[in-house]
Amino acid sequence: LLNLTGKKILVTGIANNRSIAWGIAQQLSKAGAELGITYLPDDKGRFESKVRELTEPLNPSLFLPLDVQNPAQIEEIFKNIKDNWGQIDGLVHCLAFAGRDELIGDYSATTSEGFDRALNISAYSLAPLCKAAKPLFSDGAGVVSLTYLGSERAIPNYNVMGVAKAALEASVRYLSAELGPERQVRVNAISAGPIRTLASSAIGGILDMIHNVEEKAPLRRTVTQTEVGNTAAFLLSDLSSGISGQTIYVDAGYCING
Ligand code: 0WD
Repeated sequence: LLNLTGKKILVTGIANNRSIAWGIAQQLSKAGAELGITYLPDDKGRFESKVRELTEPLNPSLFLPLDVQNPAQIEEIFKNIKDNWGQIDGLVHCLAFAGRDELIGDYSATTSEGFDRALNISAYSLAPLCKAAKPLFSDGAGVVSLTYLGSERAIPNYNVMGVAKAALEASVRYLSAELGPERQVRVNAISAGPIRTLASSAIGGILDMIHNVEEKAPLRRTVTQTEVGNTAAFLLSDLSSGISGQTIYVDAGYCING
């Protein structure tokens, strides 16, 4: 029933084999999607070679650098999409950043610089990506972004990232209202339960967060990258054609009683 054959989907945010974006890319590929993959460029090219090697088995038809704070790279990616794909059927925004110092201790200690950087990379970035994709979106295309419960609850140490996720979820609603009318483009967020990744290891007490979920969530466990990937595949498929502007919880039910 779930079929993404012929759909061209850009996946951002793969850093390594623990990344949620990697779980998403694998499930999209299994469902038949053709993928474009971006990696965060660094001076030594470490990410590039690691992500290239990891994603090679999925045969991505585009493989390009993307630092979302670099408008020229965003432009280059969508120029490539226009020239090679002609259109885009799906966009996965699966990235975030906050300094380690901002992810421990008091929220009131957040620096102005740290706030700007976290909000810019983690929330604002969805807007310029959607703007660049706008002329290329096919009818019924989908956008999926990744968020966390810290957007609505004060989760210890999540701090500025919680504020960024609140802004991201609001952005999802505004973009959904903007992109829906003309071509039925749908924009949704997945609120994932805590998973051990490179990004989450920067959050003070991430292991306690995971144990807390294992104790309290209705399913008494955390979720996997594959489960998040399956939901992303659903949200980018025609099966979810009536869903837009939503935050869908893939958290083993934790948000109802955790
Ligand atoms: O428990 C978790 N891991 C959860 C993560 C629970 C709920 C939500 N999320 C969210 C994160 O906030 C993020 O939005 O899922 C998304 C993916 O996070 P992840 O899979 O946990 O983390 P990771 O594998 O580290 O991928 C995030 C990547 C970066 O990796 P590092 O660790 O190097 O920051 O985001 C990318 C980068 O590859 N990234 C950027 N990409 C483009 N431009 C930028 C940037 N400026 N900054 C970071």
